Amino acid sequence: MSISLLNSIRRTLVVCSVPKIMAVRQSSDMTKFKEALKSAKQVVILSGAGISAESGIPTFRGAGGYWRKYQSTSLATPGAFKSSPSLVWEFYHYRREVAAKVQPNAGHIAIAQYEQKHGSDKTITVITQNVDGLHARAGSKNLLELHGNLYKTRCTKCKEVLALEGRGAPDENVVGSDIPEKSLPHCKKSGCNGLLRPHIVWFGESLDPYVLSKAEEAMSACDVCLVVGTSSVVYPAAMFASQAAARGAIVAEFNIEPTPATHEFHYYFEGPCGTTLPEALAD
Ligand code: BJW
Ligand code: ZN
Repeated sequence: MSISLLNSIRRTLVVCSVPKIMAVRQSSDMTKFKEALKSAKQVVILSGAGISAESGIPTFRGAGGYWRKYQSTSLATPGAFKSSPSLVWEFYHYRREVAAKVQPNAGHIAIAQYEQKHGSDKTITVITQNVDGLHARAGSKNLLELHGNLYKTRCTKCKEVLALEGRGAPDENVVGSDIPEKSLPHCKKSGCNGLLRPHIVWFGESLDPYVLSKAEEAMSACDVCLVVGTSSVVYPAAMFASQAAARGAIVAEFNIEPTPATHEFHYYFEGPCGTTLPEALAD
């Protein structure tokens, strides 16, 4: 899908879903933002792949978004799993190995510490599109993982994930995958033996209704929202912060570059969020 088509869908969606987009005068005044944060009672931090970039996990869009010769987003679809479950399992096996080896960075830690410090007098919710588990490892508690988790499988009664030892290396000369389907992880539930899949929300699939409703609840109640390291192009998460800004919540974006949504927000803090977030969330 072209960027212009995407932007036009996005504009249509926002126009349809909120009565009017308020013109906001944008600021990068950190002192002023911190004052607003201080008086907020309900705070949401909405994160995307950019927050994990400084831990060494590639983002989806941009140079790092490839595994072997495949664009990562092309493997994150039910169609890809249907046509080659082994290829998709290898891809996620590689992703798990990468995520397990890295550590939460200053951005994840600043968010977790902010919740520990202010969670008794504010409602602080972290809504992440990431599946890498780094927010939880940093200590975030009130956490909603919108797109699932790398370390869970779909068969909910049996969480066991069998290791695919030695598979998943990002060798660009390797095409396809040849693990027989019977060797892929299967459900251990008596009488089931169904093929397991990563517990991830792929394109065209619905988000978990409970997680989505909790996220919508937090978004519609927040006074302040921090949008961190997301390109704001994947729905429904892409409209959360725009809707909050349109109803009057204060929204601050933290990114290394502007996104299609930047102009809708009150604050824009340019730079790596491992640097900007600790400053924004410190007392
Ligand atoms: C830094 C940084 C640093 C870098 N510091 N910043 C309405 C209109 C049009 C289409 C749709 C629509 N509603 C639904 C759709 C279809 C689709 C969609 O949105 N498509 C768009 C591409 C248009 N959405 C869905 O299918 C969703 N399902 C759904 O809505 O069901 C109902 C429905 C279906 C179909 C039609 C209508 C309704 C499901 C979406 C699932 C997304 N899944 C993925 C894969 C997860 C699996 C995996 O991890 O393998 O989730 S896609 C991928 O994108 C992943 C991410 O979570 C997601 C968002 O990406 P994110 O996090 O923003 O990353 P990047 O790489 O895009 O951006 C990184 C940012 O960081 C950049 O801005 C950098 O600048 C920045 N950055 N370093 C600060 N140090
Ligand atoms: Zn089963």
